[in-house]
Amino acid sequence: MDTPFANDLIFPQGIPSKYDNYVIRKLSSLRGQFNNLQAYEQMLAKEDTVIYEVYEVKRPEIPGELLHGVSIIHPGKVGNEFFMTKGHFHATLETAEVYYGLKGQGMLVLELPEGDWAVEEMRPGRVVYIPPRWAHRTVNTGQEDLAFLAVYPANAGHDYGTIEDQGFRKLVVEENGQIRVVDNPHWHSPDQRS
Ligand code: PAN
Ligand code: ZN
Repeated sequence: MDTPFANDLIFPQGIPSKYDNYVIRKLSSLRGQFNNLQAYEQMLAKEDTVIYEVYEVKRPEIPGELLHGVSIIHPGKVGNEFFMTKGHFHATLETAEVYYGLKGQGMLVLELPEGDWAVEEMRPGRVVYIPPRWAHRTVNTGQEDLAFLAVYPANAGHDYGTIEDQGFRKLVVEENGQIRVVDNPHWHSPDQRS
């Protein structure tokens, strides 16, 4: 039988005191996701910058268990588009998730397979509920790291392929010093898949 356990988030970074799964995502792993392809290639030619890191506590990936972890997205832009996560649907589509903002400023961009979309602000102390079926991507719109805690069913799984293929409908960009949510010109619907 499992025994209860606890963990501390060590600030200012927000890194958990104990974790057993560490994921680091560099610019090269987000190929095709940023709108400005030329800006992407130019940036990558200089350095394969770290875009975000995830610290997770492993649990058996079975119904009844929960996974939790801290994601830290670094500040920056590719062209005028803010650094962001790859984003995903849960492989088990009917699973939800809760995000809790720890540090920094950002946006959570969400969309349904049917095409509805939504945006929620991320900031310290803010709880965002992601209902089942909504794909989600986090965007750092600030000048410092964006950190948040995520809790989700351990059997959720991650479907990255759908987003890699069709992209998100909405991009978060800076225009004339303003943060704006705009249409993704590269987005295509699932039935237009190549
Ligand atoms: C989060 C994300 C994490 C990294 O824990 O996995 O923020 O984003 P990507 O998985 O899109 O690279 C979560 O939503 N888990 O389900
Ligand atoms: Zn998720």
